[in-house]
Amino acid sequence: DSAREWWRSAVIYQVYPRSFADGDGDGIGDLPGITSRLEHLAALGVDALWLSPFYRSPQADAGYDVADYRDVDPLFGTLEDFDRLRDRATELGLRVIVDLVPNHTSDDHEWFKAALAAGPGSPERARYLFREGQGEHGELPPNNWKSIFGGPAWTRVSERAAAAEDGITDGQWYLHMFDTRQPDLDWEHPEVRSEFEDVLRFWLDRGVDGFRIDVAHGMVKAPGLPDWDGEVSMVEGTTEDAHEDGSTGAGNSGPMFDQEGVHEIYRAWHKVLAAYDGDRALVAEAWVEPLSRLARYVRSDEMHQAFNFSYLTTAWDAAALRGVVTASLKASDEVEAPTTWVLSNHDVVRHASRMGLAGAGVRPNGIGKNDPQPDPELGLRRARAATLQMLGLPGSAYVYQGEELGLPEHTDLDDDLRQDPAWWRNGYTEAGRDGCRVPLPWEADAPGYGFGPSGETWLPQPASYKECAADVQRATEGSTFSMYRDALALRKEHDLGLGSLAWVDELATSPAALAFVNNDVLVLTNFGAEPVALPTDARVLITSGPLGEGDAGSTVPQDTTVWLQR
Ligand code: TEU
Repeated sequence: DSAREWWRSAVIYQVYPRSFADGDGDGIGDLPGITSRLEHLAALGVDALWLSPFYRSPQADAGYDVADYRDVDPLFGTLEDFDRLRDRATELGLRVIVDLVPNHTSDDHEWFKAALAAGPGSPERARYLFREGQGEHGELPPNNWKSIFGGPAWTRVSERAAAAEDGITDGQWYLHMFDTRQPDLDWEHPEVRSEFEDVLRFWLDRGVDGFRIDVAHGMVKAPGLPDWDGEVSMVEGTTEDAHEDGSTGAGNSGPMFDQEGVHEIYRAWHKVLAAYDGDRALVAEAWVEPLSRLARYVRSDEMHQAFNFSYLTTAWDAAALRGVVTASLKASDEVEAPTTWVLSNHDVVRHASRMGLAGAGVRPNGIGKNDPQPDPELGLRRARAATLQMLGLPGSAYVYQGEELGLPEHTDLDDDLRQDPAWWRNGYTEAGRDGCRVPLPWEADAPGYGFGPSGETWLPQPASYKECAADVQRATEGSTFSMYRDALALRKEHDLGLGSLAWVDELATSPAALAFVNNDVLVLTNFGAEPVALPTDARVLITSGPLGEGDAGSTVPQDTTVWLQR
């Protein structure tokens, strides 16, 4: 049965609902908009889509602050709109994964409102992490943890922005690893556990094929919530020399992350999914290193996949990438889980821009007007080469909406348009994630590049989006879209997702080249200035850019990947 364990080799396309396509003309993407554009995904040739949150939410963190896990936010449509989206996806042969945010709720969630109203010591407060403060009058936070978005991870009930309106002003503090409007749940509480198992069933009953689990490494905290002096910021680490174990600095650590107790939750969820037919899957978003540690989330009775962020955070460098790929495959082989590969998502600078920054190891959290700017040509060239390398690797791969159009980061957004809470919470020092969340261009000659019927877009699109518009990309030979589509077709034809990798040193004639075989395909990337000569009998399947001409045949220029038939 070819559908069995489909997730082992799947290419999964991330849809960020507010920026994919707008159906009703309010300038914000929605579920009907997504449904109307699903053919684009089918034409691309991906196997599944993952929808970032569309649940009822005040949108303090673009929907990663959920007020009702069983309803669609009116901004995005209705539950019926979701059903229609799912049905259309099924017709087109696309599976659907939804996002689950279990680490925290919105402060608008019924549970949190009840907790505030019920006061200190109440059973309602026990579902969250309310604590008394330190200091003579409890005026200091319970511990020294910092929010990932910046600032303290604790807010005092009396000092909430809403305290003035709702009049609830006792002296307790509550924990929020992200925004003040995202209170962390207490996962030791049995009602929290049973509620989320019910939420899983709610969506499984609605026919979803799986879940992407937000901050999967963060739900269980060390007992006693001990102080922590290490880093708890947005993960920035990138190294040119990946460590032997594949570490690149992509891991969060400390008493709030990767605690042993979290695995018990996933073992329970595994059973919830196993009771359904159709091979439903759980995907961990866990910023955990080394890779052997991440692999513990995908043991056979836990999750099915985990995003491999070590690959994303590796510098554009032959030796570093070889190290990370080797470590990734080894770690996942040991637990018999598929490796995954990701280059972009809604939290990081788009790789077409990230890779165009000077200094191979730079990975900022957003790029603003005053930051060093990427070289767009270099960025796109490397991004295409990186993508073709990624799609040649065995395992499952993720594509973030727009990367198939060669979309760059919007690096020129006015600061007052920014909506990412990370932007103000980090003290305006890093531009934040809005630049990778700009509405997609569909039609080069329509207002708002065809994002929706009114031409409005919730963030302005840069002029460079015109040539990235889907209609142009689909019609242009050699476009980034064509490269993705052709590579995905070849990947299927040669069964690369289920293949296995062996490095081929004799073809990588320069230390700046990297070559491997996967099934009957040879994938070669040249990172260096010196062209790499291809064997005279080489049959080229696809390239990320034009090949050069040497004395004895074709050569692979710098920042180019080529697939050869073995
Ligand atoms: O991200 C979790 C997370 O740890 C990120 O903050 C990550 O470290 C950072 O963005 C890397 O630069 C998830 C969601 O993907 C993100 O959009 C949410 O803001 C966050 O959880 C809170 O729900």
